[in-house]
Amino acid sequence: KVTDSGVGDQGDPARHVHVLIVGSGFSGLGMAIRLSQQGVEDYLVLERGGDVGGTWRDNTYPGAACDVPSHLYSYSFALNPEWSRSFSKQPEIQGYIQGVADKYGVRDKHLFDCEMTGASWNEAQARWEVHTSRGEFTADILISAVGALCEPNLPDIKGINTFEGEIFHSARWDHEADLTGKRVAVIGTGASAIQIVPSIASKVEHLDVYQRTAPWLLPRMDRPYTLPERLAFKYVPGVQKLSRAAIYAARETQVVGLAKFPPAMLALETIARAKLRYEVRDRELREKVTPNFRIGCKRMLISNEYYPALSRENVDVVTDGIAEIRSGSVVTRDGVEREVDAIVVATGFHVTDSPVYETISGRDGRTLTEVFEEGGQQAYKGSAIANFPNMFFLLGPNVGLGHTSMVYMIESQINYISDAVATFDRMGLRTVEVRKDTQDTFNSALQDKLTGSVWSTGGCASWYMDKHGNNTTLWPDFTFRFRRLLESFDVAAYRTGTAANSET
Ligand code: N01
Repeated sequence: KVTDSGVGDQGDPARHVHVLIVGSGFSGLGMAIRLSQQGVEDYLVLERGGDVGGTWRDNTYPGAACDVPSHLYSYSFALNPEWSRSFSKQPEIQGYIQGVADKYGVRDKHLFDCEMTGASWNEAQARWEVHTSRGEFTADILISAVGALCEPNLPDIKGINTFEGEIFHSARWDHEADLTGKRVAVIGTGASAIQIVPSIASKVEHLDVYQRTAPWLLPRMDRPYTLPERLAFKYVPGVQKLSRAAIYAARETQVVGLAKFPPAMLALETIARAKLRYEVRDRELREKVTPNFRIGCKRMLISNEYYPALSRENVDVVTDGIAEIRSGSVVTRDGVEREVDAIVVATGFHVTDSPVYETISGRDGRTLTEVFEEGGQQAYKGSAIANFPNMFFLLGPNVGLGHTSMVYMIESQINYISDAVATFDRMGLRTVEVRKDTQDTFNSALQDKLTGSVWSTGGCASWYMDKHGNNTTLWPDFTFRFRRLLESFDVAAYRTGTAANSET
């Protein structure tokens, strides 16, 4: 049992565990539960926050909600008949995650408020040395579950640090700041901003929305579940599973068609344009918010409230780039200065350039950042990277999705990595490291699939792409193929070493 008293505190000798998981969002928590279920006792979860939940704990901005239907956005082993609506809001999702942690009794395997500050592979001892805000740890196996949408990407705008009003990132919402009756600027028009804008537009005095690229918007089919539906989910066997299967199938058909099949994209664009025409009556505003790239190139957004909010008298969409932020205003490149009391920075996250990568160094001492700089961001099955033995990644490169539930991908990886841990123990391994040539072959097939997809040819710049021009974020195929690929741990794809130190 992990207690908070002194475990791993500064000054203590390094504490050794068999498996160390870093992060307790959907992926790290699910991993912990699976390890417990398969009888691995010697594991620990380090979590930099004070609770489980990851991005759902951190993103508490007004209007925060999920774009994926609730019944699919749940663990398959912990279905939730209590979902109150088809697309859940943040408090309900966070409550669900907390409830799962309690139900499966894994909280006492967590060390909260413990931030990993670095990790390095010790070749002689065949273990990871992990440095944290609460002391040193060593582990035979390290599992990164830090998530892709966790490090706020703060824009490098001249003078941003001189702003004297309230300013905060969407994922670090300052609930002490009361925006009522204030002049507010929102920078960004991504998934976060389009939820924030309608939630605050009616209470602020004036709102300027700084738009760099107009997003595509589709209708949001959100509604509260009726009582009979909720009773059916709860009491009629199979209804929830059926509902999940139906949503899964409907979403799954979108992916490949949409990515490479222009007629499907044009059909969707027609729906989005009709929505735009219907919801934005003002011609000038409509022109401003009409996207200039192919739908699907960036993440498609869903909202029924965003356009009406932009159409309000007290809301302006500003399309001139920001030149400077001063103590009480935002100045655009055309020289116009707009006074504001508060700025919401909804500019997204470091996805392909996470600062965490700079702190993890592998077999030859190079960091993940350095390895990615050279060869691009890639992994084997999104889960293992050559030069980083005994390390596995949840939500690693090319595991992301834009159309369906990430929980499905996470559970596929949990199957694979938990089997890797079981194989490691069963075979008495000391080291396990994916073969570089296997990783390369996997990635060239993956990038072949991505060639010609809307993500690279759709005429937009997005965080799906790395600086080498490769899409290192999205899984380009059906998700059931990912599930099948990660069904069991394929040890033959790995170089393994045993206690006798013979590597094969
Ligand atoms: O971030 P984003 P997000 N000056 O990166 C703009 C998930 N999510 O937090 O498009 C001015 O998408 C940037 O402009 P441009 C989901 O996976 C899910 O909104 O790059 N503007 C863009 O408009 C999502 O994709 C849910 O030209 C700047 C915006 O900021 C991911 O999180 C809800 C700028 C950033 O958009 C991230 O979404 C919320 C600058 N210097 C989030 N830098 C749901 O499930 C960036 N921008 C509902």
